[in-house]
Parts: sequence; structure tokens; C-alpha cells
Amino acid sequence: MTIDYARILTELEAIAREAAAVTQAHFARFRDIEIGIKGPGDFVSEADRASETLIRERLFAIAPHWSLTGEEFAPVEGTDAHHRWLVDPIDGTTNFLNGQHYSITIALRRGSETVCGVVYDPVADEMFTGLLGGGAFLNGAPMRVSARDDPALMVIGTGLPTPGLSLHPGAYARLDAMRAAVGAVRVQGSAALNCAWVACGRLTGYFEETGFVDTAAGILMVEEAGGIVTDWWGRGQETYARTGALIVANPACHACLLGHLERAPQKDP
Ligand code: LIP
Repeated sequence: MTIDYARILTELEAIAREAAAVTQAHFARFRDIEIGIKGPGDFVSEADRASETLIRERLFAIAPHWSLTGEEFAPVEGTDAHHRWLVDPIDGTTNFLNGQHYSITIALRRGSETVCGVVYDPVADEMFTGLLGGGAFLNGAPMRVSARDDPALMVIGTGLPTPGLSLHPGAYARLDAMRAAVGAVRVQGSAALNCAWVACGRLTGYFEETGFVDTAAGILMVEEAGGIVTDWWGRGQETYARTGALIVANPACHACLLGHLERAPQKDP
């Protein structure tokens, strides 16, 4: 039986919008949301759990026998181990809890490849989509990575590493050296949105040590939009999906970032 991934992508857009109705109801009163602490700088709220619960229900209605990895509840191992959903019900939870832009991201993996995915910014009502071999779109308009090739004009996205992260040692010295080489550095707070912004050319590149559940859909969009994706040492998906040390960028910016990041102590899968 052939699976119509383009039709599934349309369903993922609807599910992300439905989950956004739940998260936006909480967002409207973000000052009063009860905050749970998962670790240093790592928070959770009733909105994260409510969003993931709804998304899981809708995804299992599409394919009850596929596997799923989320952020807030235990993974589900389906009878069809070939297909796996990756779900982050609120990416950029700290942003969300402080009234700033956040995203909802869902990706579908088939074996070792991402076949389709969405990143939805409910605050801006921006739906970013990607389909393997089918392109990347923002609210239906095709996306292309930035054409900037002069480092002095490049705008880089990143996340400031918290002490718990393994690549924290030397991170600020690397960032300082990079800051001197590029036009500007931005810390937006949602890995999924950062990847989507690289795909549509708002950022020339992005790097961070972050989770693959957050970035899988955005990574597909960057590749479909003409960008390059590796880990900090130039290795491919089979590695960064496990190490989380990610670079997504246009070709010129990728070379620039790699030059700075490959000096980091190598992190093996
Ligand atoms: C967030 C990432 C972000 C990173 C934050 C956090 P969460 O994910 O999207 O890039 O800087 O520390 O990991 O926890 O909001 O899903």
C-alpha cells in the first residue's frame, strides 16, 4: 500500500493549528501559568502536556500502528517500527511562558529519513512545511535559503548553552570568535523556528546543541530549500541526530560556521 505523504502533511497542518488553539488559550494568560521545572533552564507547563495529548490522539487516529517520540510523555513503540512521529508540542517553552514567539513541530520519519513535517508559529500565524522531494513552504509560498555569501553580512541564530550541556566548555570563546566574523548573532529561543527561518532566508545559518525531536521537521525544510545540514564536525544525519550538535545554513555560511565549530572538542554519538 503506497502512503500519500503529501496528504499526511496537510493533516499535520490541521493538527498543529488545532494544538495551537489549546496553547494560545494558555498563552493569553501566560503570566499566570504554573511552571514546572525539569532541569536548569528547562521548564514545562500544563499547556505543553495538553498540546502533546491532543497531537498524540490525532496522530494515532491517522496511523494507530506507527511509533511516536514526544517531549512530555513516554515514547510509544508501534507494530510498524518503520514509521515514527517526532513531536514537540511547544518548542521554545521559555519563550511561551514569557509571552514570546514559540512553535509547535511535528515530523514523520520513515526509517532514517524525514518524509514530511511542520513548524507552526501560532503568534505570527506562520505555517512552515516540508515534504521530502516536494519542497519547503511558508504559508504556501516556496522557501529558499539566503543567498548571502559574505560573512560580514550573515545573520546567525544560536542558543546559549546552559552549563549542563556537554559542549558548554569553550562555547563562549567560540561564539566570541564567530561574533567577530559575522554580521550579527540572534538568540530566538525555539530550535524549530530557527531552522524554519534559515529555510526562508531570515537567518543565514543556525547552530546549537539541541534535540532532534525539536529540529527534524526544520532540517527537512532547510535541505528542501537548498541549505546544508551537518554536525559541528561536518558529519551527516546519522550522527547529528544522536549528538544534537547541529549546523543548518546556506552553503557559504555552513563553511563559515564549520570553520569555527569544528574546533570544539569532538562529541561522539
Ligand atoms: C528549546 C530549544 C531551544 C533551546 C532551549 C530549549 P524546548 O527547546 O528549542 O533552541 O535553546 O534551551 O532546549 O525545551 O522549549 O522544547
